[in-house]
Amino acid sequence: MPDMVPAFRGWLPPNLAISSITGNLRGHDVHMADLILVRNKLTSSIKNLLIEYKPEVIGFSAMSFQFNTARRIAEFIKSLDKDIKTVLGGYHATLMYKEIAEDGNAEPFDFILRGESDLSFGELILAIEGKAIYGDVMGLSFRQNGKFAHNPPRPLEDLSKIALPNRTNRVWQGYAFGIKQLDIFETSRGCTMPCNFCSMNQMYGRKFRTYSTDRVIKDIANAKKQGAKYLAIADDNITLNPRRFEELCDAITEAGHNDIGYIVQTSCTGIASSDTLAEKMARAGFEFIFLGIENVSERNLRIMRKGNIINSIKRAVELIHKNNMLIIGGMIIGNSEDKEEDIAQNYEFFDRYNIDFISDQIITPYPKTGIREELIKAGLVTNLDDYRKYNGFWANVCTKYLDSEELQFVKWKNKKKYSTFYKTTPTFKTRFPLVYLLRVLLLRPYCRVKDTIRSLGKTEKEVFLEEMGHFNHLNDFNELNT
Ligand code: B12
Repeated sequence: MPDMVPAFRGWLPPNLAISSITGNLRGHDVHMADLILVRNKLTSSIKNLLIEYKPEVIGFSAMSFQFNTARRIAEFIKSLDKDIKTVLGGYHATLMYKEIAEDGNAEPFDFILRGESDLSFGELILAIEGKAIYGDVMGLSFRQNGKFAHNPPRPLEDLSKIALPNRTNRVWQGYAFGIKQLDIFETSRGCTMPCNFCSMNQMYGRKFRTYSTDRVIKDIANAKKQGAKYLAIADDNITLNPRRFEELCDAITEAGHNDIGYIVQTSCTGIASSDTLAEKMARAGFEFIFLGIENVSERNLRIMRKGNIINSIKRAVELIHKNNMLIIGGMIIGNSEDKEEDIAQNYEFFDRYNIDFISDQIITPYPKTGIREELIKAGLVTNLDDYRKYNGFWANVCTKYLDSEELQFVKWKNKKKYSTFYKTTPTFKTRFPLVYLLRVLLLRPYCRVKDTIRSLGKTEKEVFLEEMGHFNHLNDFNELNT
């Protein structure tokens, strides 16, 4: 889907889900399209797709905050050609298929495919061709007697049966991280941790499955062959087995694939559990480490079922920086007991430990997560079901001391005050001296002037409201209404 979160504008990865599904579909003419690459010319791009590829089946991949757009695009496509079969899949479909089927939101969809669909999508296509029975496709919801019939959930796949993603059938290019071509791959699926704000458990249970090292190396070679200079790893918690991750790093180095940059998300406990992992990661080409710090208050870590990881946080930060890798610090604020100072202490900590990028999110009561039940019970959810706002950027909750707007404002103020754009960290300076110079000599003065002009005669709150107003329309795609 074309929807984006302001914080992710520099990130344009291909969607691995549909790359994998198309990589596992045999005997058909299949392509994938990331609408984020054409988000400013959506309807004309979609019309051209229909003319050029004459699709008989179109699949839609959507997270919860993207579901509304998926529904509107499916409606738009049905208005152009009602015979095209439409299939909804991905996180929101897997979490909310029953509700979607009952509340009318499934209107423009002929099928809902839940859970892992690398292989089930092919089974659905066989059924559409009349070569299989809809009722036999595990994880499928299909129309029967005017309403949706839901087949049993799909058991988790044996990863050794999943073929590599297809990276040669992307209708548009432009995937990038900064100015370099970006691609994405996975080495494992799932996570065993009990964090109650995460949707993973609903997709994969608390199971952790891994691909063979040989498959991972082949996947990297495949992505490099398509020109990737940066590779993001989609694993939720590759550091669940640090020993294995070390072996993967060594295999990447031995295969000579340490000639590109890697971006990965890791846990603090995983990194802190080994004295050699960070070093091996650096040697293998890892550059940007998304570190799940989440929060620096023991009370909030307890609320999020993260356990007291404060010491692991400090150790992980030290090890990653010692090996000259950059940290994208994951931060989750807006927990039930939070006052302004509780939130500020996270930004102060990130500043003190020179976290290179702040990826701050407001706790979001994603559907079917444990934290949602708790926050609803506590009467702290202020936006129950407008899922368009469910992406960590917006406040969909309040705390016992801050209402949603105050929470949004405190986040905005602190992000500005501790911006790593205006205060460059030592590791960033070392890794990107030219970008640093560009920042100091050009970008910062330019942004300062722009900010000053924009806030002339306005209070800080007015500037804040204006900026939120702008972001509020980021994913409107009004052209879909015509
Ligand atoms: C990589 C990733 C990102 C990347 C790239 C996202 C992208 N465009 O693909 C980045 C870093 C940009 C990102 C950002 C965000 N992400 Co993210 N992300 C992930 C992550 C870690 C991996 C996704 C992935 O590629 N998995 C591997 C593929 C193979 O699995 P899959 O996506 O589940 O796909 C399978 C099924 O879902 C299904 N399926 C999926 N699509 C389709 C489509 C059809 C037609 C069918 C039939 C089936 C199907 O079949 C696929 C193959 O088995 C997931 C967690 C996870 N491990 O899945 C979180 C996750 C998807 N992200 C999440 C969120 C919330 C976000 C953000 C909104 C918020 C945030 N700040 O993190 C932002 C917004 C991004 C934006 N667009 O602006 C949540 C979504 C929760 C929800 N209920 O919607 C997840 C689940 C994390 C979580 N812990 O809860 N993300």
